[in-house]
Formats: sequence, C-alpha cells, structure tokens
Amino acid sequence: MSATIEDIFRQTAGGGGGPLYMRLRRSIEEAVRTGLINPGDALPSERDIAATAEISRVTVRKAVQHLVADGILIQRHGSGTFVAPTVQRVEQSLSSLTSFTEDMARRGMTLSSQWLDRGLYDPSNEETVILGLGAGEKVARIARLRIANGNPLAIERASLAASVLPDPDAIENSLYAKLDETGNRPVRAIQRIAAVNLGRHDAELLDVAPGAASLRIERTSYLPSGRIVEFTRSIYRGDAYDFVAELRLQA
Ligand code: 16G
Repeated sequence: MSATIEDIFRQTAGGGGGPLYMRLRRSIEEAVRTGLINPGDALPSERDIAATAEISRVTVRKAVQHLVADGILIQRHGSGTFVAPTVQRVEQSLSSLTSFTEDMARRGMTLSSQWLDRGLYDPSNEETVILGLGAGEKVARIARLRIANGNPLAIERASLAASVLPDPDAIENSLYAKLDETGNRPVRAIQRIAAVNLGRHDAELLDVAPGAASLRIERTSYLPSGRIVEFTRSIYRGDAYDFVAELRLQA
C-alpha cells in the first residue's frame, strides 16, 4: 500500500535531526514534492497534523509559517492553508507594444479581469505632470487584476486623461481596444521594470505568499503626436513572467 500524508506526518518525530518544526517542514515539503498533496489542495488542519504527528500545535504553526514564507504554502483568510498553485510561465517580448488581452489571446489563454477600481478623479500632482493635464481636467483611473486560465498574473493600475477616456465604465475587456475606437491607441511606450517584494494586499490578490518576488512595471505610452496617453503601474508575478529582449551589436 502506498504512503499517505498521514504516514508522512506520523514519521515526523522520528525522522532525521534538527528541531521538530524543521522535521515537520521537511515532511510537508516531501508530501508536496511526491504529489501526496497537489498545488491548490488544502493542507490538513493544524489540529489534525498535530494529533497525527504527535507534536504540539505551536510546532505545526511554526513549520507552516516557514513554508508560507518559502512560497510552498499559502494562507487564505478564513479558508485555511493550501499548497501554492503553480502557474505556467509566460514569455513576454519587450520589443512590441501589445495589450494584455492580445498577449493572452495569442497564447490561447482564457482571459478575465477583476475590476478593483474605475472612475474619474481629481488628479494627483504626479498624474497632472505626467499626463500634461489642463487646469481642472480629471484623470481616468482603472485598476484591474488580470487573470489568465484562472490564475491571477498581474495587477494593473492605469491613469489616462479624462479627455482620452471620458467614460472608464465603457471599457469591456480591453483598454487598448477602447482607445483604438477613438484613435487614441498608443504607438510607442517606455517601460521601467524593477524587482519588488509583494505587500500583504497585493500578495492576496495574486494568490501568492506575502513578500513573494514580483516585478513592478511602469509603462508610459505615447500617441503619434508625442503626447502621453497612458501611465500604468503594474505588479506582475515573479513566478509567472519572463521578459525577453533581443539585443544587437551596435554598428
Ligand atoms: C499591458 C500594459 C498596460 C496596458 C494593458 C492594456 C504592461 C506592463 N502593461 O498589460 O500598460 O494598459 O496592456 O491591456 O505591459 P488591455 O487592452 O487588455 O486592457
């Protein structure tokens, strides 16, 4: 008969050296590695693990905390602890100006978005300067969690002049498709990419552990006239994205 996860827990106290919580941590890692519990599965409760392994709940909690910090487990408020889901990595070219919708469609992935915010606001100083807003002009802000094949991949927060996007509610799926309709689709963009560790709120949205590695991307997009049409701050999951740029020897 093949081993069960309970067998693995039962062997914890006897298995290997080091403090008990470290031994349990290794046991859980082994259960994940050998497929006894799979990405997305719920971990048995703290109480059940403690009873099976004959160790204290404090020890179980400590092992779980370490595995959450390692990104092997994730905790969801109110629903428990799960094996972190794995996502298919996406390769994204840094040489063409495409939209999220186009990128995912090209890969045959099903796209959905969860709206976090959309509306017209009084602009911040930064938005006024970057977007070159006139006196009294509002800013359109849209914030979305972008989800492909059911996996949250990125959080995108975009600001545009209200004159460019007077009705943020009119966007169906694609911002760039909406801008295209009014001849405001950007033709050039500058992107700045930096590594950041996720805060608790963004980590929860992206379904990864707080502190997980991610990429912060700022995109400033231009119209043919040279006017800035969009300023976006995005957070992309570090475990889901490879950004690829082609480099050539300068003549
Ligand atoms: C991309 C852009 C984002 C743009 C969005 C439009 C990056 C980092 N960001 O995700 O600036 O707003 O596409 O996508 O590439 P949509 O047309 O699907 O709404």
